Amino acid sequence: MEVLKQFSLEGKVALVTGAAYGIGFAIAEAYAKAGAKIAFNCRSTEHMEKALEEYQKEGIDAKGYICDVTKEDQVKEMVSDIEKSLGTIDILVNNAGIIKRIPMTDMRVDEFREVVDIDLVAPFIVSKAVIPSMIKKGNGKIINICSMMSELGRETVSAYASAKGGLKMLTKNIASEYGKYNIQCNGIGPGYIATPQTAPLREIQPDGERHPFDKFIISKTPAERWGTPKDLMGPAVFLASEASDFINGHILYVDGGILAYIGKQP
Ligand code: NAP
Ligand code: GCO
Repeated sequence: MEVLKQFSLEGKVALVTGAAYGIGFAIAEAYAKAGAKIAFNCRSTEHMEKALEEYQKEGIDAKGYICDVTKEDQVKEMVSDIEKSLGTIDILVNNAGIIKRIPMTDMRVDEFREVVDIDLVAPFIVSKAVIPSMIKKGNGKIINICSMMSELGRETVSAYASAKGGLKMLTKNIASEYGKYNIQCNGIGPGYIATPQTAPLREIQPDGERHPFDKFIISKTPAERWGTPKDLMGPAVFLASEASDFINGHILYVDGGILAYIGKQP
């Protein structure tokens, strides 16, 4: 069926940052299964080795780089090597990210800066490295992984929410500045997804009860469940494909309805 071909990523080159596991791994897996060649990075050699094994298990010949996305020289070297070995990057997913859950007045400035560096400054660094080749090629897709915290605050996540709120606006600004070169920049705002990043919020309590935050999220989610990385695969393919060529500067929330819902009455 013709319309389904719009979702193909056949022949495309995709860089997914921080895709050793979690959401990034699922997105990279989806892109590979939609036909793209995959490059990914992380900081840890141990994570890299495990990730390459996992990609192999899925039949995916992913090219992995040890690269800290906050270091511009490492990013430039990685992008240059990808362009030499796989070709110009057609799709960039700024996925790498961290969170520190610390009450703001207890948080050190360097801790705040580390979160903002990885979650906001790094997407600027990596996007800046890939846009010139996208302009030359005449097309490109940039997808920034935002968050519920691009829209909402909560206790202990001041740095993360500030970064993800900024990432929403960086997304809109890249869309505004580079849309004329047929580059689309959009965001995905996952809800609460079961990955290592949220594992502390789902730990079973000593009394065998679910974590209070786990119960809280279930009460705030119309779908009455946590998301999984697989829930992000289809939306990510859509925003990377020609099916979304006239969508620009949009944040697609994949949250089971959290942002639409006041929450279950206690
Ligand atoms: P995760 O499980 O903690 O994975 C994070 C990945 O990023 C790892 O591969 C990590 O590998 C890499 N990374 C971290 N800092 C890096 C750096 N400086 N340079 C390169 N790689 C780096 O996280 P996740 O839950 O999959 O989340 C992925 C993205 O989705 C993040 O941006 C997160 O904020 C966002 N998000 C998550 C949720 C959720 O509920 N899980 C919801 C909304 C948004 P190394 O440590 O080896 O570098
Ligand atoms: C938290 C969670 C969230 C999720 C995600 C929600 O501590 O509240 O880690 O921040 O990671 O960003 O969209």
